[in-house]
Amino acid sequence: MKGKIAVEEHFALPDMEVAKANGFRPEYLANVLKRLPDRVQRLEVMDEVGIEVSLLSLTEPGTQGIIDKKKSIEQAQRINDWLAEYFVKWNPKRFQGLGVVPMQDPAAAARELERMVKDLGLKGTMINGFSNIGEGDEIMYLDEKPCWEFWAAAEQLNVPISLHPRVPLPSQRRSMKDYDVIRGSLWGFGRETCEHAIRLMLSGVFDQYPKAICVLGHLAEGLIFALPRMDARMRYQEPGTHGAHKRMPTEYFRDNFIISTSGITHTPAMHNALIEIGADKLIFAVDYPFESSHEICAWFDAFPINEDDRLKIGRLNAAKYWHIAL
Ligand code: GRE
Ligand code: ZN
Repeated sequence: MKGKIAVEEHFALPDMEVAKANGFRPEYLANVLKRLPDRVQRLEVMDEVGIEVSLLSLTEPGTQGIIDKKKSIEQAQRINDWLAEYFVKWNPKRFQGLGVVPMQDPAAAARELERMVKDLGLKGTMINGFSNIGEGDEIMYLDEKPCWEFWAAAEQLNVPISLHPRVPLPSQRRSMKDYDVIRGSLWGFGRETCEHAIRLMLSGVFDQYPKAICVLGHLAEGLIFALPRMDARMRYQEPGTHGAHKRMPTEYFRDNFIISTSGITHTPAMHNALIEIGADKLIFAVDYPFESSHEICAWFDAFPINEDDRLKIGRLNAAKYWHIAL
């Protein structure tokens, strides 16, 4: 399919230390590091595979790991200015951006969201999981009360909030001991993000801000399969064991979440996603440069589906949710 919009495409600034602690093979890592700050080769690849627009976001963990509030605010501003200048202004027909927000200071994050959308022309934000606010286990998830004013801003500005995975905290890696490979994108990412999304559902934040939208990648990290069981088991739970939510997890999932296909080439999982949530809430993504655009696009372009729905998933839904003029 020509004219695809891809919504989880990563960049890094040339001076950033990224992706080095993931245990990647050297030739794979070198390729990723070369491509993250690049715009020319990226455009060539997009041309080859029929991607018209890449919606760019900073690679994991982004600014989430910066403990110092002031520094996280400064970094977010610097990165967003760079993204707008280096990619979007250079070629706005092909590059649009999701900025970063300093969640360590939710009021500042709300202000930066407004600045990036209104002043820089970025389309929303991608948040790389929990934010460190002190040493060790001192972190904050997006459902926690200080973050609610950020959700208020997101709802008011009408921009989706993309939730990207992050490697779980060191204190939560006992189950991965001796198998470092489990912690990253091939498993730990999904586990961490599922629990983050579940926290959001249970918190009641979507009762307070019912129009807020959270975007999950990787076909919702497995939640499509797992959430109905949560609903079913909830009736046996003491009220004090879950949060202030008024509705069931699958109801928030239906009304407050949209899903990207980043990293996915598994046909049965895509069929299942279509049956469960439909073609209006599924959105194409590659996860460049961690995934191969050629592989992912070849799979998506050949996926058996009617062409109206392919167009929605491949292009129209992204344009609608992120307000991308076509
Ligand atoms: C990804 O987005 O898929 C990703 C990262 C960082 C490391 C590995 C990885 O952002 O797959
Ligand atoms: Zn990604």
